[in-house]
Amino acid sequence: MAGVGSLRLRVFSSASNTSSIIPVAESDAINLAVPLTGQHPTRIPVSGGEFIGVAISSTLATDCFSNSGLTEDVAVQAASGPIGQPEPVFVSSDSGALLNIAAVVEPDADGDGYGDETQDGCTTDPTIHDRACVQFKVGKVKRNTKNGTATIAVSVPGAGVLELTGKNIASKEEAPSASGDVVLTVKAKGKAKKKLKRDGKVKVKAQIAFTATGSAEPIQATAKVKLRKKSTK
Ligand SMILES: [Ca+2]
Repeated sequence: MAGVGSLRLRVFSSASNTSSIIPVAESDAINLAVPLTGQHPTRIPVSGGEFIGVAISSTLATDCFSNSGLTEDVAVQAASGPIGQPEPVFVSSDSGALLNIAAVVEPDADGDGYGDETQDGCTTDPTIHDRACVQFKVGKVKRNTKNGTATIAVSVPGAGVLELTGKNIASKEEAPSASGDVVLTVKAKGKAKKKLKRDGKVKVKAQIAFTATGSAEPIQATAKVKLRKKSTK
């Protein structure tokens, strides 16, 4: 059902009571002009024992009370005053009144203020939350002495773009759709290819970059790879 004005989720201090409530945080405003359904993600840290409620911008906003019939359910009404300032309750509704609102609380193991279940892409590093923990591991290098190439197994943390570049090696790009191992083939070109052909071995430096989906910043690693090629003469 559409309404008038906007609504914010408010969290009140556990010290609030039926004569005074203390708002400690609030969400962004949710426009009531569009039908209000589903969940509205927000980030408000709670320690336990707080109360929740709504702040409405217009007295035309519809009250959403239902009756639970339980005496311990008490809904109170006060001015939507500034955060941190105690507000006297001016209407104490009948016991048994329930405000039609619920909040889902998520753990926050790294303390970054992003709920670990749906908001935090990396729950082990508080500096990263808008993407996966961008760490990738460069694994074993396997040489193919027949072709003069080598493969590197790279373990990626999730979906993204994995790029192999480097001086005198062929560039390669892979787009893993999930976490796991990606095998990159290192192939000499230019001067390195000539040296490999002439000497049967060459050292190249592979630059590996992984850009997690949704991230603008690639993380990089380098791997020194020795290529060998058996003479076919
Ligand atoms: Ca978190």
